[in-house]
Amino acid sequence: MTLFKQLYLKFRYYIVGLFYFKYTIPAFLYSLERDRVERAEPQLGTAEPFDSPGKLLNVESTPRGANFYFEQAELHISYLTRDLVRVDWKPGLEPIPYAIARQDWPEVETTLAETEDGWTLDSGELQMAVAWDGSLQWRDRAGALFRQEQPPQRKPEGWIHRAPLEQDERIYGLGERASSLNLRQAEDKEGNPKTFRIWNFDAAGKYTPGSDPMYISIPIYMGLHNNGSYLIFYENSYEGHFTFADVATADFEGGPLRYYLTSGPPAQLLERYTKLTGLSPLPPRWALGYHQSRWGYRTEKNIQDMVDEFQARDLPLSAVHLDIDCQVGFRAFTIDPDRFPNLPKFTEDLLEKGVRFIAILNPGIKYSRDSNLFLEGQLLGAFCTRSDGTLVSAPVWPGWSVFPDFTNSKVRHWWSRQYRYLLDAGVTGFWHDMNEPACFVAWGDGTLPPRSTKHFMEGRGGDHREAHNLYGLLQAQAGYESLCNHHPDRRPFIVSRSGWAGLQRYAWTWTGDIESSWGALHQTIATVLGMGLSGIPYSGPDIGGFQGNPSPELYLRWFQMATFLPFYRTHSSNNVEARPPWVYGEPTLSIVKAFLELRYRLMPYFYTLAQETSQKGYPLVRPLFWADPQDSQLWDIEDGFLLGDALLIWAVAEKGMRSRSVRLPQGTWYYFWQDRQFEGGQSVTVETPLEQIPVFVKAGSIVPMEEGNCLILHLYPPVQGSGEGWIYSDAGDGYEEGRSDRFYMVRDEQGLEVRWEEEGTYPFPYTQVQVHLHGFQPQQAWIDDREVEIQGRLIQGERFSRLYVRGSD
Ligand code: NBV
Repeated sequence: MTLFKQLYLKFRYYIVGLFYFKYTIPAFLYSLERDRVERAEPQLGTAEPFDSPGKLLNVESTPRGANFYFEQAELHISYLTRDLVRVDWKPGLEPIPYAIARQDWPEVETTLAETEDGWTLDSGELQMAVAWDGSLQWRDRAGALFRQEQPPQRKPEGWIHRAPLEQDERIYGLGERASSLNLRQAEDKEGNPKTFRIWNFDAAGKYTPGSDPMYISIPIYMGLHNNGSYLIFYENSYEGHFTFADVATADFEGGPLRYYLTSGPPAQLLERYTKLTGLSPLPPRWALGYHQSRWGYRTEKNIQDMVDEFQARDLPLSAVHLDIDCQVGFRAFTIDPDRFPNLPKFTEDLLEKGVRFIAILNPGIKYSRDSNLFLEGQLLGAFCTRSDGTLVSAPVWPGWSVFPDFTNSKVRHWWSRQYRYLLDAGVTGFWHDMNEPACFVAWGDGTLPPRSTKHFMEGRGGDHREAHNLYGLLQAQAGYESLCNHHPDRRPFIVSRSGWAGLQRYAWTWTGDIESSWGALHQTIATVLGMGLSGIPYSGPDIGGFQGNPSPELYLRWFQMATFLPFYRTHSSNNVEARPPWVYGEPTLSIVKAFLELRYRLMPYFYTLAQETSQKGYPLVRPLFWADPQDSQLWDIEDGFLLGDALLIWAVAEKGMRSRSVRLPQGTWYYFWQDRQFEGGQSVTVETPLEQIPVFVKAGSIVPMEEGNCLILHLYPPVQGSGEGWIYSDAGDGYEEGRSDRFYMVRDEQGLEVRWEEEGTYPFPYTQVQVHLHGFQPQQAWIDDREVEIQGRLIQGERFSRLYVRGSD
């Protein structure tokens, strides 16, 4: 190592700090100016506030529900389906339906009836009762009361909506949170129920468990208690504050009181919510592989060396991510030609090795006449302005920057054209960072001035208070459309740091700049699960944490857990050690390699889950209560998760932990590493040597794995009765039709029968098939009535329509 490099490593922290110093004065000036213009902005507050809507005066039935007229407000109830209702308290601003993916709902028949206490409206699936004072009660098909709401309160701007909670009720959601999974359990510093802020926020370089708000805030939550479960989504993009004490309080700073409500088990709730706000499209198959990233790869050579090392060590790799230091002066849509002298050739060579190139993109455009992008955008009127037309500018990575107004479809279109040059140079996907939007400040919120920054809002006009939480969503929409148009035969890949309801239609996300600590590793699970329950199925952490140098053990445990999360990426800050899998030496490297290989073997399982997500909106990883919402022992678990229905994973999130107790949902579970059987509905203790974290497979599952051209069907027989599994396959990218292979397993006294059914036109992608039996000793086997050889617990074979195995436990 050269002396210079040694000195640099020693003083890196200070050197990087010196670099940031150049932003200090602009951040100070910006904060001053922001406060000045915000103070000068007239307060709007035009609405007539009230503490309650007053008495119910009149009721009128409508094609999909009813309208209730109170002294001071109107309540419009519209059933979109028999179990999904839209509730509108008026007057109020009509939201621009950015979150909503569907408008054409067929009519729903409802029955309106007067009662002693007011009125009821019923679809047969979901019944609501409106009392004379405007309080509401919600009952499910069986008549069970699952939610109550107090009459809403109108503020000069915004609304307060309160719903008394059941004593045992748990609350999940609100988008991305660094909180306990059950939000009702979270406390503030004084020990009071925590208030969560709905305001997309750059956790600025490092956050710890408990930080709030985060990058993606969504006013959605799921309530779960002994009488059932439901989901509520407020279609209001303004800043809000949610508290879950005896009463759930949703307090919005502006905008309408419009919300959607549905009840049913968690899986059904996600299905209904994603019918409303859209499904996540099937990603390209490679995206489910491993991604290596680092803020600090500066040159083609840095990346080339890293990829070569992956190859030399036979470590699988699907993508590398380029951070801002690959750009010219941190400017959007650039990659420095001096440091990447032959980008098209470089990306082509990488692609030959199966590695995709993902480029970072920040929304701020350098405020400079030297920037064509700035000049073009200014001509178009593409940037956010104040009401007098002056550009809103703020310091961010390229220096003073201006911000595209993505609430204008013309601007989204203009922005989407800018991806072309990088796409032509072979960049496959994009990583949208700093899109809360974030900027550098000396005090206050690191974003645009909320009142004085004006937005087009599709022609209706509005300000940043309404547009802020939508910003990342609309940038993702522009990016997604660009990738679709540019490569109509490929599926887009975008990872967006910020977003709102509906982000799942366009992008994945990651959990941002978390510190490197055991607590942060534990936090990741609740954050990822909470996002899944908020409709965002694809997320994952910076493995090892963003800020700090994890110990080999922490890195390893993080890596092991992330192997089972949708977005599988190592990333870290520029002032910490580089973190490719080999830096920690042995035994870490070999164990990491084994987990990487396991992830790639599990690809058919992941891909099938992704296909399910694209049709039903389920998150790939799910809280344990998903398997049995009635088991209250599962409601607060936040260090374990389900991957699909078949796999149950527990993190090892404590230094030196070599065994741990885990709770199993009802049913029978096989321990993945040894095939030992455990009865569910209880806690069991398992060993957690460095080579393993707890992984269980549900009895009755078929877990498909692949090795080269061989499909391996791992059968985990049901104790009795039947089980099933399926595999979705297609070309891995593009939009050609795929195929489904479905397997049905039946256990009888003598053995196990498996039937295989095929659907779809895509040719079967494997040349060999192996059947691997777990927890079951085969003695004789027949494929389509022809006896076949058994090797231990393995049956080598080909495709079959019926397999029968005689044997016993
Ligand atoms: O672009 C630099 C980083 C990036 O590595 C990280 O993943 C983002 O979350 N970015 C934030 C901006 C700087 C943060 C201090």
